[in-house]
Amino acid sequence: MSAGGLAAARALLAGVRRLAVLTGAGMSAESGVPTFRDAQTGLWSRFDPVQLASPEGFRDDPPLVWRWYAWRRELVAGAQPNAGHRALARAAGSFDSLCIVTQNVDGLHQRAGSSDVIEIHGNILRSRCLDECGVRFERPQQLPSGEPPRCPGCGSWLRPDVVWFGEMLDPVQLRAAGEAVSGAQALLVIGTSGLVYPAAGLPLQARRAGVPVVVLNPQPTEIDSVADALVAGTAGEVLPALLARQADQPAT
Ligand code: BV8
Ligand code: ZN
Repeated sequence: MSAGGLAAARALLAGVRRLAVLTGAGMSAESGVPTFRDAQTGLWSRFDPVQLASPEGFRDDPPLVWRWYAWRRELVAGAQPNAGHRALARAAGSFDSLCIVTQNVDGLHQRAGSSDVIEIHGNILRSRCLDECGVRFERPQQLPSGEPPRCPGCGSWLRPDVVWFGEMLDPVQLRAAGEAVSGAQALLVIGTSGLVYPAAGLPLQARRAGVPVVVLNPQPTEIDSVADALVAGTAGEVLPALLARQADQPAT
């Protein structure tokens, strides 16, 4: 944890009443959920996640992609929110608004108690009809064959309710994310490499709206160039210290 960064970040957040937060896979790393780039361990190491997380990847081999998601769902279901998720949930009570825009599909912010969460890339625990007939499933059943289950509404495949590479994000959610970021008094960016668009464009949107940006990451990122404060450290280690001050000041 770089003290200078933490002190500068804490000073920048001190008077903030409307905070927006953008989180990426690093937010869940300390919960044991591998980041998107290192998700490829063991038998999945020979596959490219960007290829698997795409309509073409699913169309080419629905059982393979469905099994990859089933493996990740197991990881997520067994994971617990970490001290960083809990610090964000706790801090919400000391802001007039604390909106979390997450690229993560693991639902850990909500499980930690955060309620104002925009899942701009969907949620891996939900499934929906491949042909968009409107059927959605909270928890799909697993078939012994590993094949994706069939949609009870139209007989097509079910697919994970996430945004794949090459797919548009939900315009309503993307607009809400942009408004949350531009309307905040500060944007805290946690655990994202800033490589995937349009999510990675949100910090620049904040900057252009005059919203100060704090980046928390143990490594340099693509977003550092638009940051007003950089904190080198992990979500679980830094967030309780960074946000504790805010939690001491009750909302007005
Ligand atoms: C779109 C859900 C319009 C699925 C995800 C060519 C063809 C088609 C599209 C494109 C193209 N070229 C570019 C694009 C656009 C593309 C894109 O940006 N590609 C990238 C690879 C260049 N974007 C899209 O396709 C988007 N749609 O643009 O539609 C369109 C349509 C057609 C054609 C053109 C445009 C849709 C993108 C959404 C993809 N879905 N997830 C699933 O999960 O299975 S993205 C997925 O990867 C994650 O959700 C996340 O967003 C991303 C991974 O990024 P990060 O979260 O940052 O994670 P990463 O591993 O990279 O970094 C982790 C960070 O954490 C690191 O910095 C590390 O240092 C840090 N860290 C580690 N430990 C900790 C930590 N930090 C804190 N604490 C710790 N303990
Ligand atoms: Zn259907």
